[in-house]
Amino acid sequence: MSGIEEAPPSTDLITLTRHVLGDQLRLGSAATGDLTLLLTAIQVTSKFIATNVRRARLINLVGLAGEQNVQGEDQKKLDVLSDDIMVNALRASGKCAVLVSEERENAIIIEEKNRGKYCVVFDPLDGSSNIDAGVNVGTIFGIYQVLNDGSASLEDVLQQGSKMVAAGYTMYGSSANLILSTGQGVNGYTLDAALGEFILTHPDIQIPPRGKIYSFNEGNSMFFHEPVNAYLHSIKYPASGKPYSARYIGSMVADVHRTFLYGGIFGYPDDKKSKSGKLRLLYEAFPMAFLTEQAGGVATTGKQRILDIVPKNIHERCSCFLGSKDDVNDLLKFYNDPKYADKS
Ligand code: AHM
Ligand code: MG
Repeated sequence: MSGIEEAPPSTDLITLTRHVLGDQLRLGSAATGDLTLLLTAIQVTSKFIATNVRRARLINLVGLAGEQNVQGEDQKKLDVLSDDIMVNALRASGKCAVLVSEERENAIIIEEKNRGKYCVVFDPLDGSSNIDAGVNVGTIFGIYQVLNDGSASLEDVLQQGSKMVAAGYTMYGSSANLILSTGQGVNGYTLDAALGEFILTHPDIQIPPRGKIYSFNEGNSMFFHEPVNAYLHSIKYPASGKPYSARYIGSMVADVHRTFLYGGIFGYPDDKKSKSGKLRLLYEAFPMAFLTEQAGGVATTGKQRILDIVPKNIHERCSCFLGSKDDVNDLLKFYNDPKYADKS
């Protein structure tokens, strides 16, 4: 006997479906269950992609993407494979009208017989350039409702980010973690591989109001605008003598996930070289901004709230800062300082 009493395993697991269904039931007759079914389809795609991400490391030992496997079938790159998985599942769900994927130039308008009332914008495998190094990657998604019942057009996915009805991401790491908001806070679920279910493990995620970490690709600082460099200088050489720590994985899902749990600021600014920044508005910045605000943080371009932007095209980019409210507000002081007016 070790003398340490182990807690008995829980026999009352809260699965993602049970949890979302609970939220929908609380909404009463306003909820039709369609969103729950759509989220069920998305969960399945995350499980499928998680399996492939895990296997990819082995597959890469025997053949690079683009080559043929022993059966003579083409081996698809993981991001293309993940895109196929998502488009097939979302189309088959019968709940979608328009799909936008980072991997496809044009939006997909779902044929009338399979059409539902939701639009899903997604990056099927963000950070995939990191995959060969075993670094965490993820799927990011945002969900809109169509503007008019039965409609399915580009306008339906060119709505302000604040019009999203749900957003989330799944991070594929040592385990798969799905972080989701349906507009009533943010919850995190971990895939129990044995059960094949996402289990609620991080209820009501709140970003700490202030952190001690900044997460920027500072290698680009020679191109950064002055407010950004001045802010970075202020947290590296503070009067308190306690500088912030730098953490940058280069995989948005992983950098944002850490920011949600530990606090601090994540930034991918526009700069003198990349006039609109790098991150995509619809399926990277919007979903992450939606989650950030739902978790009590702030998400801004430096000049405006990200969720207020009205997209003009589906693949447009934007400057992006998000995280702990006090940290992001500190950055905004530099943007709002007249000293830096017209230097951003
Ligand atoms: P991707 O969509 O081509 O994967 O690019 C997006 C990724 C983000 O995950 C990450 O935040 C960023 O690119 C990193 O960019 P950089 O390598 O320039 O720091
Ligand atoms: Mg991406």
